[in-house]
Amino acid sequence: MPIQNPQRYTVTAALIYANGPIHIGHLAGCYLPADIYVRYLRGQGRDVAFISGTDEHGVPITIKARKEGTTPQEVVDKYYTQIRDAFGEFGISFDIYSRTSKPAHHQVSQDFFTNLYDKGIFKEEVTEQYYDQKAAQFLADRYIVGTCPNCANPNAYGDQCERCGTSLSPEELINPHSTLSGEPPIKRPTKNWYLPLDQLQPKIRAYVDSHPEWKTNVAGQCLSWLNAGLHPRAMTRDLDWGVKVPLPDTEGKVLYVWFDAPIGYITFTKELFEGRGQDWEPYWKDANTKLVHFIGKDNIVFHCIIFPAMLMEHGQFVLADNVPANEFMNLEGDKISTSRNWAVWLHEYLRDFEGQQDVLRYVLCANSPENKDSDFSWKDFQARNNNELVGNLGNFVNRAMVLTQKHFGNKVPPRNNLFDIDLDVIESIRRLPGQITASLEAYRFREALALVMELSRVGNKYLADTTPWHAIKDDESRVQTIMNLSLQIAANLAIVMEPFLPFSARKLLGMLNLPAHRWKDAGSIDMLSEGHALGVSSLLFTKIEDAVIEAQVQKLLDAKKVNQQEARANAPVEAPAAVPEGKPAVSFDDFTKMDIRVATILAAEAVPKTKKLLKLTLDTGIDRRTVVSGIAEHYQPGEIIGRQVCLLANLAPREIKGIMSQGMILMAEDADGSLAFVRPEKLITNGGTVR
Ligand code: B3M
Ligand code: ZN
Repeated sequence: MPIQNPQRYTVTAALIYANGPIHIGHLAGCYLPADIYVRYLRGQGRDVAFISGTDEHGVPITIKARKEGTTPQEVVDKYYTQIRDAFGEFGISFDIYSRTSKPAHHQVSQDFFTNLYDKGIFKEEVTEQYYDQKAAQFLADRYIVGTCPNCANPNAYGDQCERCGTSLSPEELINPHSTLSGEPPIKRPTKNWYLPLDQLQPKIRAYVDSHPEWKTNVAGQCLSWLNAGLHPRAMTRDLDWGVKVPLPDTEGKVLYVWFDAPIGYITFTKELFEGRGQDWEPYWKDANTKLVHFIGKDNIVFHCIIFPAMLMEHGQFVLADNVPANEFMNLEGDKISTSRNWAVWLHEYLRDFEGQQDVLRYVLCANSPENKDSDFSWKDFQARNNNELVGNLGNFVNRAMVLTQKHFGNKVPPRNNLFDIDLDVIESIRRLPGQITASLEAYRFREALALVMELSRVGNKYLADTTPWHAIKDDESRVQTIMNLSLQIAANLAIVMEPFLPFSARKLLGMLNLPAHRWKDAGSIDMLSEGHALGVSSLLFTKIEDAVIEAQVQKLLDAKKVNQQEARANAPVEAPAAVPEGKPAVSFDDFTKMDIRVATILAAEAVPKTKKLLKLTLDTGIDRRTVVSGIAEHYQPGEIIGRQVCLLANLAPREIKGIMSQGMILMAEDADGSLAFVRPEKLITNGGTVR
C-alpha cells in the first residue's frame, strides 16, 4: 500500500551514464515526469528532495573512452557538464545533480558493501568467466557480444540483447566474442561476491506484492522476474574502472556498476543536505518519507528487485513507495538510437528552438510513453504547438489580457450579476484543479496535462459564447463580469500549468502581476481582486512554420542516408544466421518447366482497398500483360516504372481482387522480411529467358 500523508519526499531520477549527449527519449522517459511531479509537490508546499546525477562507472564508460581514444575520466568529465547543463536549460529542477565518480560516493558505496559483507550476506564464489587473452582482461557485460539465444540478434551484449530486450549473462550468448580484440574468449577462474537473490526472493516478493498500486507495466516486469525465479547475482566485476572492492587481495576488481549506481541516490542526498548544514538521514531512514524512483523501463529490475534487496539487507533504509517507470518514446516510427544518430538531441533543439523549451516539454508530456511506447514526430510537434499551445492556451490568455487592457485600463474589473453560463464556468474553475491534483498524485501526467488544457478550453468557449467584444457596445457591466472570470481562469492556469510549462507559467504570473504560485490557491475565483493592476502582456507561444519543421525532418532523412551508406559499407560478408530451411531436391526437368523471362515494368498502381498489392503492366517481349504483385509495402508505384524484373511467365493465371494476374514477379526476401527485385545486372532484351 502506498504511504499515506508522508512527511517528506525523496524523489530520484535515473543516473544516466555519462557517455554521450542526451535526447528527447531521456527527457520523456523519466526526467520530465519526475520534474512535473516535484514541481507539483513544491507548489503544494511539501518537503521534497529531488536527486539525480550521472552514473560514471561501468563498461559503457570504458567502451566510450576506447572509441574516443581518451580516458574514462575525460569521457565522464566532458559529458557530465553537457548533460547537467542540458537538463538545466529545460528547467529540470533537481535539488542536486552530482556524480558517482566523486570520492564521497566511493566511500558511501564501499561502506554499504562492507556492511553487507560483515553480515555474511554475500556468497563468495570462484567461477569460470570469459577472458580475452590478447587484451589480458575479463569480459564483463558489454565487453562481450554474441548471438542472442532468444531472437538470433548477432550483436547481443553479455548483459542484454538490445533487439528483444532480454536480460542475458555472457554464458547464454551463442558464438561469444570479445569486443576488445574480436577473438573468441577463453574461460578463466575468478572470485566474485554474489547477492543471493534466490534466497531473498520471498522477502522481495512480499515487498512487490505490498504495492498493488504500481503501474501495470512495472508490476508485470517484476512478476515475470519473480515467477521465473531469481538467481544469485555478482556484485563485483573484474574491471579496473569503478569503485574498488573494499576487501584485501582484490586488485583489479570493482563493485558492479548496478551495485554502486543506485547507492548514488543516497550519496547525493547526503551531499545535498550536508551542503545546507542539515540532517540528510530522515530523507532515507524515516518511515514517513515517501521514496519515488523515476526511471525508464530498461531499469525496472534494478529498482524494483535488486536495489530494494540491497536496502532490505542493509536494514536502515526505507524502500521505494513507487517506481513509476515509463516505456520508450520512438522517433518518427523508429527506435531512437544514439549510434545511428536517430534522435532529437537536446543541445540541438535548444539551438534550433531558442526559448521554446516549454513547447518540447508540452509535446513530450502530452505524448508521454506512460503505459506503452509512444512516437514523437515533427508534424505532431508542430500541430500540437500551433493548435493547442498557440490556438488554445496562448489565444485564451491573450484575449483575456488584451480585452482587459483595452476596456478597463489593464485593471481587474468587478464581478457583477452572475448568469448560468458564469456559474458553469465557476464550477469548472473549482472542479478542474482537484482533478488535476488527483491525476498528478497517481502519476498520470498525460491526463493531468489534458485537464489543464481543458481549463483553457473552458475559457476560450466562455469568450466565444459571451462575445465580450460585441457586448461592450451596450452592456459594460456584463463585460466586466466576463473579463473578471476570464482573468480568474488565467490565474488558475498560471498555477496548474507550472509543473508542465514552468517558463510560460512564470511569464503568465508576471503578466497577471501575481506573486509566486501556490497550489492551494488553485480552484479559487478570488485570486485577482477588483482593481488589481495587471502587468505587461505578451504572447506565450508563437506559431511554428512549415519550413522550420521541414528542416528538422530533412536532418533526420540525412542521418538515415548516412546510416544506410555505413550499413552497406560494413555489411558482414557472412550470411546472417536466420534463413529458411532448404527444400527437397527437384529434377532439372522440373526446373525447365518454368518459363522465367526478363520483362520491363511499364505501369504500376495500387490495387484499391489493399495494403500490399500493386497492379503492374509488363512488357514481356512476348506480350504486354497484367500482373498483381504483393510488393506495395516495399515499393512506391512511381519508383519502379521502367525497371527490368524477372517474371515467372507460365504460372497459371489467377484472379486477385477482381484483376486477372498473369504470372509472378521474382523477389528476394531478406531476413527482416523486406523484399527486393531479382533482376538482370545488365540490360537484357525483354523476353530474354532466365535459366
Ligand atoms: N546508468 C542505466 C542508464 O543510464 C544506468 C541507470 C542507473 S540508475 C541508478 O539507463
Ligand atoms: Zn534478442
